[in-house]
Amino acid sequence: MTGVVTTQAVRPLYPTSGTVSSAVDDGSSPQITLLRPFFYFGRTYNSIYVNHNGHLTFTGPLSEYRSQRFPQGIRDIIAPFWTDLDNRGNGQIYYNQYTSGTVLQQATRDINQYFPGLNFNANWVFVATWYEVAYYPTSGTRTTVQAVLISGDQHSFLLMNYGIIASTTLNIQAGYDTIGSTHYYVLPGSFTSAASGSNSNFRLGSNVNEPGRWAFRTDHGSTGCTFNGKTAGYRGQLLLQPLCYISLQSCVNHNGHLTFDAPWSSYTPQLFPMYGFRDIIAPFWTDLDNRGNGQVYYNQYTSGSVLQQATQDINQYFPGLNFNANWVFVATWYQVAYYPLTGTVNHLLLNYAINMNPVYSPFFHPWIILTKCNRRVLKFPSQQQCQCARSLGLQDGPWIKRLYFQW
Ligand SMILES: [Ca+2]
Repeated sequence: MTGVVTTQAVRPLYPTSGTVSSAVDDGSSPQITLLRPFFYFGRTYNSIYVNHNGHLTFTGPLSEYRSQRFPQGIRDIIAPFWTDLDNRGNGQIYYNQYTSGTVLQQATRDINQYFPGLNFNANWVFVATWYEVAYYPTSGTRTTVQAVLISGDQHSFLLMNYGIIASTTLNIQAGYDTIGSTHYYVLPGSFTSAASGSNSNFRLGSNVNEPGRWAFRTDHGSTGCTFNGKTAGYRGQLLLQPLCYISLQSCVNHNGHLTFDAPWSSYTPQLFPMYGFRDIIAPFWTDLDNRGNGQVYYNQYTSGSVLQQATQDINQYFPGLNFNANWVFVATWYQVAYYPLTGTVNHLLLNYAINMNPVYSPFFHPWIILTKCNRRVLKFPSQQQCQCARSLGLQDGPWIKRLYFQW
């Protein structure tokens, strides 16, 4: 059965139309084959299930009506409104996917507004809408929530859109979670009285300054390396365009360098010193080409084992400072070829650790560790990365250049 509620977007909702799922309490759609693959934090899915209790799953249907707190870590799940819903009396659950038309234009516009600098072009949009669905058991209440999955250019995004949310005392979890909870998000208000009713924070709040809309990028992932069963090494965001951190003013450029004021496409290396031309950190400035093989990753950390590693390293190399890293930025030009598409493999790691903690340091103490290696050189800065590299069939090499700077 198919149906249409709206063909035009009624902000913050996308159009509500498409296939209508069965009127079954705790039911699910059949397996839905996706017309484009959806990248979800390191995994790629070609099918999805729309579950009637307010969540989406990828590898099988899920009938669970008791909402679970994230991080749960046992499955990849997108849950705009996980609670005990019941679509037998009133309400329909719609799903639809688009590969052309105004919905793609809308998605392209929205994503470029929320994530500027990516030059994003949507080529696929999936919309699931729980439309005016009641709480269990056939309460007659009407709640509308929506999940929108968007793909294009190797990027993927998730929108959660909220219409009217009826009041309830049921527990509600809104957000997303992943296997192992490598990535998860809990919408503020989940499992509180602020989840539902006319003052629902899902409906009134936003992370993109548009009430009722929550937007997330979901293509952050890993290359599949694992260490002790955990993802290690090159986990980060896949860069297809140079990207600048607005707050940090740091740009990861594809030709092996970082700049701070603006992205820079220069593929012709210049001799240092450049006498004030610009601030640049260049672990391997040459004409690289990541179209054929190789990826450029960046990631930043404010907690966890990477900070411990940076703290250990810096205290070893610069003893006596009592250094405590509270921020680490890692840019990796991973197995990137020389231009044009040569199939050569270069390993470059740039670790950039900064201590901005005034408790431990009255002054700003940034450090940089620069690690450069080619395919024969694998003294990676961490055992994890070393193990990860070995798992890729690479071997330790005889030389390494690690350069340490303080400024
Ligand atoms: Ca139910």
